[in-house]
Amino acid sequence: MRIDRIAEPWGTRTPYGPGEQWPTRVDSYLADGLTADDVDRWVQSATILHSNGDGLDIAVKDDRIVGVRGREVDRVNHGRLGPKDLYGWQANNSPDRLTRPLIRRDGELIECDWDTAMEAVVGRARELLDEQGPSAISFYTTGQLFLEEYYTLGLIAHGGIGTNHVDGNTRLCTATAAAALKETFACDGQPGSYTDIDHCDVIALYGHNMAETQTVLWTRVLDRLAGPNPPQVVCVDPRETPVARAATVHLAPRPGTNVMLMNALVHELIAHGWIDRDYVGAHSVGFDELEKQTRAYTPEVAAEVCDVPADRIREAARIIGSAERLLSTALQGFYQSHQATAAAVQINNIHVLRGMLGKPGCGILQMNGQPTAQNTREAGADGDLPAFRNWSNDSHIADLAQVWNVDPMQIPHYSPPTHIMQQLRYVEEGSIRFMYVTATNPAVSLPELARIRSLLSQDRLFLVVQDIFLSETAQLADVVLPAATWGEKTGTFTNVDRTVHLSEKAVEPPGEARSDLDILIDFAHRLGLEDKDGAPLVKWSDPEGAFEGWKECSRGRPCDYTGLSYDKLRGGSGIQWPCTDEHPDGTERIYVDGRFWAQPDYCESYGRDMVTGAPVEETEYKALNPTGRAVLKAAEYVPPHELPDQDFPFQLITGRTLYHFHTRTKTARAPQLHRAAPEVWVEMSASDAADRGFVEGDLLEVTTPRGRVRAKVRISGIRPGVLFLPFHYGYWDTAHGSAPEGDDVRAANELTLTDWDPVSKQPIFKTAAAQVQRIATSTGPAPAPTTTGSAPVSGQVPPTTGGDDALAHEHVGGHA
Ligand SMILES: Nc1nc2c(c(=O)[nH]1)N[C@H]1C(S)=C(S)[C@@H](COP(=O)(O)OP(=O)(O)OC[C@H]3O[C@@H](n4cnc5c(=O)[nH]c(N)nc54)[C@H](O)[C@@H]3O)O[C@H]1N2
Ligand SMILES: Nc1nc2c(c(=O)[nH]1)N[C@H]1C(S)=C(S)[C@@H](COP(=O)(O)OP(=O)(O)OC[C@H]3O[C@@H](n4cnc5c(=O)[nH]c(N)nc54)[C@H](O)[C@@H]3O)O[C@H]1N2
Ligand SMILES: [Mo]
Repeated sequence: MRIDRIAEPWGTRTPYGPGEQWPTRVDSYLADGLTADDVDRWVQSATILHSNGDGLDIAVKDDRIVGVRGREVDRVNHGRLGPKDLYGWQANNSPDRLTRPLIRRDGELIECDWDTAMEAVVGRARELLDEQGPSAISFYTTGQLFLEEYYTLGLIAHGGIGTNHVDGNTRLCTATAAAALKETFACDGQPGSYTDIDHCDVIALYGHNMAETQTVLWTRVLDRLAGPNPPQVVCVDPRETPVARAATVHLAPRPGTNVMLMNALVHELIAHGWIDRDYVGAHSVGFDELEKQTRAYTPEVAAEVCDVPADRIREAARIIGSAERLLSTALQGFYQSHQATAAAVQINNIHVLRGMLGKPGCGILQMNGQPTAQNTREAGADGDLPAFRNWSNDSHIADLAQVWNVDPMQIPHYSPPTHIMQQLRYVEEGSIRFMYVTATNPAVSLPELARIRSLLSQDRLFLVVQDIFLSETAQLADVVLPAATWGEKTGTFTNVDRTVHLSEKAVEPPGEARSDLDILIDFAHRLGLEDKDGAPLVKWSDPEGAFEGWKECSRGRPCDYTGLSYDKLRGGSGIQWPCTDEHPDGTERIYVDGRFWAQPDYCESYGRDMVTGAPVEETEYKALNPTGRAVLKAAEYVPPHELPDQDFPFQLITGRTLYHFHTRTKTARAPQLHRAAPEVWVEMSASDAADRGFVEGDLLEVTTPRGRVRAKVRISGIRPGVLFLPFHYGYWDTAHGSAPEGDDVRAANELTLTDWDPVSKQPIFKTAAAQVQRIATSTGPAPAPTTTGSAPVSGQVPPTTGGDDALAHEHVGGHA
């Protein structure tokens, strides 16, 4: 069957009931009217434009990628793909890919050969190491490379150069997922499995627009909702997203009040005795404190602060409290706020209180966003050490040093690795002089862009950018290194529910572009990095060698990969870690029978103070939790730091649309996706618009104390008092293509603030005080999709459709 997957992002329903197998539906899209008969070969991979990890095969003809097809055998998607997966691969073939290294000469970036570029990079690193030592060097990576690349990067930075300044854009993304798991379970690792959707009777989504951001996972939910005995859905989001529209109860709190709301839910569970006292008694610590802390948070108190009716809070609590199999998910509406970890931890608390862990249907998904964010964390390329080792446990450092054959003192562990917002402070102060950026576009994605631009373009900072396009950040670099990407290199990556996929090289990269792994290994060798016996530090030269090295590093740790191999990952479904000799098929659920990885000598983290973020000392942790139970952590609600006032009466939130990925370097180059959401817009409620006499499509200027953005207004189902801007729109594809000036400023992060959650250090992208002003009257509707959270409240807007070149194939219940 042919279907326009721009107009119908979730495709055709395949209903199923509780405990049944999710039916298969194989989705595919081939360009230029090609059919499966035209394809030379199919190459195994998984999706790369979100964290869901859907298995897919890449279609190759004449050594070019020509399409994709979902893998029916994969446990994650049973053949399905989302719109970004179906159309987004076209960016690989874009004529403006970087094909040669670039170096700055007399202010201009000019092409050069690899030797020139790498010698410039290594030369500057060497100079700084001699003059200032390792702390002059920093690495800022991503959630979009492969496991093998992160592990190699972490080894180079921590074990070779010996700098503590290593972080990923995962700080903006999933730092709070990791932090929340570390607070409750003393270790990273998702307790849940996607199959929990098949079994649950209640799904609660907290600040998570799953319908737009994990479209295939949402398809699974929609199929349950369309089947017999569907689950009830609780949605917590200030916007009327597709999730909110499908919900049994939708709570639309004021932005930044999540902890207040969560405390009221916990209060209700305890007050009504909707808790499993045996489980709590046997498997947790901290109940008395939690009970005491939440006592005052009645639904009435929360109703006042969150501006949600008290009865609706009660109803949500009753649904959660009477669930027999509760699945919870959380994402950026919780993570990108001032009390991010405190809010996310309350979700874990609910599961511990209700004893709903480690059983079918009883999952927590503290979601990841990027496709390989889990690996950034596991492999130690962000603020974590490899394989969830504890930076404040000397025996873990000694163990890592042994794996790497380096001196333990070589690996910095006086504090956790420096988070990106702190790295930027050091750039500001001048102690960091060299920043090596891989696969992220901070000139659009970090908060308060005017500041970021001024920091990254400083003369005294040597900026290396490794990308596949000349992004806004690459335009500021001293050296640009052209990378190969997904489909052009081999490696593995792990999705939200711990499923590891192999992604094989399908075609050659364009021009002289090289894989990130090859570039990093070249960097290490040229820099002369050695182990303690004088042998090269990096001992592998290809992805499989790196994977084998990683397996040894993961041995005996929670994310144990020793039972996996490239061969085992070929042909069938992805496999969930831990995967070992004892569990050769992987592990569907962790924390079965109330057993955790929280023992003091084994755990990844001793936790942090919920208010200040200060690390808990080893002795304190041992006293609190000697036998490694789950920790119930209480937190007091604190209002957001920047609240509306007379000059800035709105609360501004930012986020995503279904059709674009981040700074759009890939999705804007796929015509079907680009057309669905070609320009920035701003969402406003009907009552706010009416108060100001605004109509759909008026051009507004949105200002905060930090900057301004111009966008047409979409009158949507967002709650009154709140504005929403998608953050996807930078400026590489504008008329001037360089830093914004004049009237077409459109990057949401011009407006956001330099501030973060004290525990996870994740920046706050979801609350800023803002003002609006009309610049011009409407000449037509805002360029916002109608199929999503930006759906218009009036019927005057033509529906979003894809057109002829968006027709994809669907084979329900069978092979393609
Ligand atoms: N289409 C698409 N999919 C993606 C991505 C993409 O760019 N595009 N990126 C991927 C990545 S890296 C990530 S991290 C995920 C992010 O996935 P999500 O977190 O689902 O996406 P967001 O739009 O950032 O934010 C989710 C919701 O938070 C709500 N929100 C804002 N403020 C608050 C608040 O104070 N409280 C509550 N409860 N909710 C609030 C917003 O209204 C929004 O609907 O998506 C992944 N998938
Ligand atoms: N206001 C606001 N800001 C936000 C957010 C928000 O909700 N609101 N969300 C935050 C979140 S959750 C995230 S994850 C970040 C995302 O922010 P970024 O990571 O900055 O966004 P991307 O556009 O994904 O940037 C990835 C870059 O890597 C390049 N690239 C792609 N594949 C490869 C590869 O294989 N190798 C190399 N070397 N390069 C590659 C791409 O061309 C692109 O330039 O944004 C954050 N910023
Ligand atoms: Mo993210």
